[in-house]
Amino acid sequence: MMELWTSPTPNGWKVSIMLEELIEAGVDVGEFEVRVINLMTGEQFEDDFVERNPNQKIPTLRDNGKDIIESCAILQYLAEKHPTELLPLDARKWDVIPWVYWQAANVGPVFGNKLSYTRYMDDVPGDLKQHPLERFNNEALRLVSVLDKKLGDNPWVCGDTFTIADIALYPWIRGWKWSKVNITTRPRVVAWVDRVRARPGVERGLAYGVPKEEIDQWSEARKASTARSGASIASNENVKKSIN
Ligand SMILES: N[C@@H](CCC(=O)N[C@@H](CS)C(=O)NCC(=O)O)C(=O)O
Repeated sequence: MMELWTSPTPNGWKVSIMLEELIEAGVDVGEFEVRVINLMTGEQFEDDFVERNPNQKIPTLRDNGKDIIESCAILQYLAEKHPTELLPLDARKWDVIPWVYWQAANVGPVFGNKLSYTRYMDDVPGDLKQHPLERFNNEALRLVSVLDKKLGDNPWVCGDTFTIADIALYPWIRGWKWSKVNITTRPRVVAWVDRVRARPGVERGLAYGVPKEEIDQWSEARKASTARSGASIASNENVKKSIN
């Protein structure tokens, strides 16, 4: 049986969307158990978590006793275990995999840093935040322009077929209002976000750990608790304690 330890955050949604897209494609993924990890209280630093993922971050998947870490590696693992059009396993695989790496190496870290400085670092004086805010905002906008060109007139990132590249990229880009990265000057990217969101598998994947009515619009209470959780991660207190 598979066990997914995750949270309702961009890296977590990649895997929940993947599971639901596989089910949508008619795959029997078997039984799986989902445990929602409380990042605010630092469950990712507890021994049982670190035993599964030494990197102390969600998501982490255990399948038949094997631990797979890193959201994009989990996408590839599941896609290869259950072959579908989400990752063609012929030569077209190499049209997709580089864009999954591109997400992991660029979009995730840059949007994540922009988000942290925008929402979670209230204790950092404004003048110290200005440079990283500008730097990460400009780089995020550059990445959005790369995505815009890559999409071109295609419906999906890698052409006519929805793949794990769309799944990897969507959760970070959809949060543009929360991270305050203005994607509206790129109508093709905005249209792609809406197109991905319209998929039933994506809708179900976004609902792991979040009430359905809050998938698109968080309640004020959820915004406040996400901000507290983000601030607790950004404060580095748990990280400091866990370094030994
Ligand atoms: N490269 C990792 C990043 C995972 C990651 O940053 N997860 C965040 C949530 S989106 C997390 O667990 N944060 C908790 C922390 O940093 O303490 C992946 O893609 O799996």
